[in-house]
Amino acid sequence: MGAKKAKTTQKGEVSVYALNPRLKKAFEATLEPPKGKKTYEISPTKEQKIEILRYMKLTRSIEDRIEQKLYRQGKIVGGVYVGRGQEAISVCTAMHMKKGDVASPTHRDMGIFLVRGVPPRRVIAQYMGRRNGLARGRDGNLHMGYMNIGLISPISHLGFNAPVISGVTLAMKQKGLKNVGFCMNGEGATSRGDWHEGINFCSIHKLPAIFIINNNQFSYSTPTSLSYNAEKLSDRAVGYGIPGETIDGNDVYQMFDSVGRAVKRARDGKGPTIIECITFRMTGHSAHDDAGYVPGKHFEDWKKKDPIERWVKTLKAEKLITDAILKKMDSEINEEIIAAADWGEAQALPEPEECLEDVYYNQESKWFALKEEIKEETDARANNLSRSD
Ligand SMILES: Cc1ncc(C[n+]2csc(CCOP(=O)(O)OP(=O)(O)O)c2C)c(N)n1
Repeated sequence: MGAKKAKTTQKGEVSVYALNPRLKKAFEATLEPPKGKKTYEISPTKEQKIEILRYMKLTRSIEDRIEQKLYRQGKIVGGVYVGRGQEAISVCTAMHMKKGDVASPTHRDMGIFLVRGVPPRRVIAQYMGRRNGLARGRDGNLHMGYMNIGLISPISHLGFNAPVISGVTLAMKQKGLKNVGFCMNGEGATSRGDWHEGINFCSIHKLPAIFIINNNQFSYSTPTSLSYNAEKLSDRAVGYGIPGETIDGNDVYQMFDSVGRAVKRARDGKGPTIIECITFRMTGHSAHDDAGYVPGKHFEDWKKKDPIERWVKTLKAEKLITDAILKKMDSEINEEIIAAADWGEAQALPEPEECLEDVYYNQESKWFALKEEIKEETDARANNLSRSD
């Protein structure tokens, strides 16, 4: 077997796509849609359009603060993984969640937490390992779950969340609930056996599950060409006997429509769907990875397809926002994040012996009161959204 020959451009440079031609296809598939109005089966309302923008911006802003400031100042406990450039996926998914729905997010899905109502200050306290964070200082960074609003803590063993969502959605079906379980994964995780077993089980039992893949072209340093050989990951759906589609994950309209249709199918008892969202990881794998293995041109190219900038352009064209509205939104978000960071830092770290407390359910414990406090804050924020829970 001869090694793949790298193609050279007219100038004699080695093409950045030579070793991974699929990346070129992904880039082309997410080019700006042709001019003119496209119709979608499910579109956000005017209020939701603005909320999507606000939450994508809030997501980016809190992650920038955590990754580029707090982490570098040594204030974060553990590693930092962000979803920069992928915000449309988590935000549009969560916009479809209702009370009783459950999501199993990945390390790129901060938007799900924020849209579901988790206050930024709790997120920052969490990343700083403080007792007032979601894990009450028992676990750091992204390991935050909050079952009161159906959020399972991201599971480190990638792909393992598919069987978890199978169990969750089986319970929903057995109880006759109209709820949905969202299984979020990167493309790398979809090569795990657990992922396949989970989908197969959901398909056989027609469970209300949605498998959303953020295909950001790299799994740590592994490009998609070394991850799988199918043309599209959604093609795998045929093998499970369920629908699947590949969409531009940086396009809000496509994201909202695709997840919305899958949610409708699931609530109507028609079983699971696979949605592959083409996107790009605009960072290293984590804050400690400079992504030296990703040619710089990819970052330049994909910056032009930034989901937030594209959505701003769309909303301006639809005359739903002005520069003044944007400026106000940015400054409100900035203020909230600064206040959240200050609040997080002012919270206490847990005492070592507190690890032994609240292991079993106990309404009398001080931790129970904290959970109630977080629930009130979260509900208040979630109720502000125009979604009908
Ligand atoms: C089963 C398993 N293998 C390896 C790892 C180490 N690991 C953590 S994140 C990551 C990359 C995951 O890539 P992908 O699923 O594409 O998600 P992305 O980080 O690109 O969003 C790896 C290999 C892990 N957490 N779990």
